[in-house]
Amino acid sequence: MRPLERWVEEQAKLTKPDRVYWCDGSEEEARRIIEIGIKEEKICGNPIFAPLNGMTFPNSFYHRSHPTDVARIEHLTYVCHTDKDTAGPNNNWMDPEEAKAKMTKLSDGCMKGRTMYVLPYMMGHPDSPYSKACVQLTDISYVAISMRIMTRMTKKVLDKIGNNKDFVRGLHSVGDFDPKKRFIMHFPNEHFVWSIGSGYGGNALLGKKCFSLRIASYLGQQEEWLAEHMVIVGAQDPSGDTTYIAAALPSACGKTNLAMMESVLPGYKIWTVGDDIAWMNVGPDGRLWAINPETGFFGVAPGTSMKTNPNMMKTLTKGTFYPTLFTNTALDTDKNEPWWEGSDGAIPKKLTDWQGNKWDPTKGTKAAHPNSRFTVSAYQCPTLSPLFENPKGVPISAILFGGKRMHLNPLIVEGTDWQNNVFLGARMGSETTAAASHKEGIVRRDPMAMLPFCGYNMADYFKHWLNMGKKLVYQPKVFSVNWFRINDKGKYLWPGFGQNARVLKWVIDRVHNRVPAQKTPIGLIPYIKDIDLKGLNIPKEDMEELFRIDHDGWLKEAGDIGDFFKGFGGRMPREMWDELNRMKAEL
Ligand code: GTP
Ligand code: SPV
Ligand code: MN
Repeated sequence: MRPLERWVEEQAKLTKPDRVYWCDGSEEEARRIIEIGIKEEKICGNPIFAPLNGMTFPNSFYHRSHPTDVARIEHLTYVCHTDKDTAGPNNNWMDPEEAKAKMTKLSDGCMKGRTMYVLPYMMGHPDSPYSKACVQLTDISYVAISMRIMTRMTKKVLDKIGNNKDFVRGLHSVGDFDPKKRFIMHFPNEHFVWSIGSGYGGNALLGKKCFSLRIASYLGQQEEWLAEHMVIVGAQDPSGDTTYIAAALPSACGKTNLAMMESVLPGYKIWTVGDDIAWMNVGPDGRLWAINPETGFFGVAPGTSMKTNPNMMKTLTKGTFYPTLFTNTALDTDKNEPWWEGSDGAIPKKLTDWQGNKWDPTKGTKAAHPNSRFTVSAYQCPTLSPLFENPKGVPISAILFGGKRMHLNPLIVEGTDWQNNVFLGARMGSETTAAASHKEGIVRRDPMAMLPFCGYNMADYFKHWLNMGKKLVYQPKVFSVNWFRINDKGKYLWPGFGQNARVLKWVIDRVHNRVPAQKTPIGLIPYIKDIDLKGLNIPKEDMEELFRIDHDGWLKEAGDIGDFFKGFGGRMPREMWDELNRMKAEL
């Protein structure tokens, strides 16, 4: 028996499913699994999938999760290195042996009465030198179908793995959805993720955040590459040139929207390569090459409309042989269509909320869960980049680090050199969102949008970023961005969405040295006249406010950044302290 088969057999012995089913990723198989989700498997008595209106949302299915299972759960997510310091203060840590003993106990018989689906899949294009062959086990049709949308699931992966022991493994069970028995455990040295108790995206689709960020970031540190929480886009300008840009924004802070933005500037067009994860390697030419290891979008539904993100609406309603899933949105009961806050048009008369109750608009509750999501194939996206399948990926000329900050952070700031660029990422903070289960709207440090996803000590991660700069012959330019500033009446100062093209234009102009920038203590900022505001009615005071450097606010921010850095003790690279101290002195 080959190592893969032996491993599957051992897991089946522990979890005791009624059946073991090896998936081949075919269309016919997906139909069968969806049928099982409609007719057989249940969560709290509800079917896993309910077909939606096929005229308006072709091949689409509605899914209601267990009511406690609606987001990532950072406090139950562990990175199990043998040594606690390797995990760092940015991760929950458990000794690997202790973690396995705990998980073995919880997993004993957890698949009784259920089917174990064996999912062979690739992260990245099979011909890419940067892709990885993986196998996940799961006991729920929702995860099997989601993985088929989000990854390249095919039988050929089994041949690729062959006799190799070294494949990426994921063991997943929803257990009985008991939050007290819910854990997401990572074993980076064994390329192994073990997850129980949740069917939600980042907790259950183990190729996504668990492998492609937490474990891959650690592999990247050892093998000299980067696994990042970044969108990848090609920004085509009126000359026809395309500049490739990667952008890190924390969860629910605008990556998917940026990834398929409909530019308001004539002649500019955005091509989508990825909306959540970038694997970046130094190519033989000394440039930074990025691939998106995924093939689908697991996106935030609320706020998505023809006005904010028309290309996503087109993606969602295109209908191909890939199914589209809507999870925890509301339901327009008359039309049998998904609905969420921020949908186009009037609020439907009859809405069922995400928990299955008749929605009462007078009660002030949300009809869709704030973290309700869709799962949809990237191949349905009208702006999909012609280089989406390029095994080498795309060459990155600019990197943006963003956050959601109502105050303080300017619309855009550019770093001055590589050390300062790394600091620009390291100093980012952002308000917490509904993408994880915690209080929303609190500013926390979130370097490079990786706080919940860096699978090792973040001090070492900053060191790794510093080293990567030395390996690059052509370093991308690096910027920090913030679309979320508000005025004293609580209104957004910057219109965002397709209007962000105006900011990307400045990025492209800087990459090609077409415009100057002005130096400030926190980095380089634009001359406002160099931002194309044609056709946008934005008061001059608002533009000035968007670039005002609030010295007192930044000194306080510097204090917070310093407190965060202190948490890493002597492991924090001196270069980061130098940058912070220089910024403080200049302020
Ligand atoms: P994850 O999938 O959790 O990683 O999120 P994401 O970073 O892809 O975020 P997404 O693009 O789904 O946006 C999250 C929320 O931010 C949505 O409700 C959007 O409508 C809103 N949003 C996105 N871009 C902008 C913007 O430029 N301005 C404003 N005001 N809101 C935005
Ligand atoms: C995020 O939370 O950053 C997401 C959704 O992209 S999840 O897959 O759950 O991580
Ligand atoms: Mn994300």
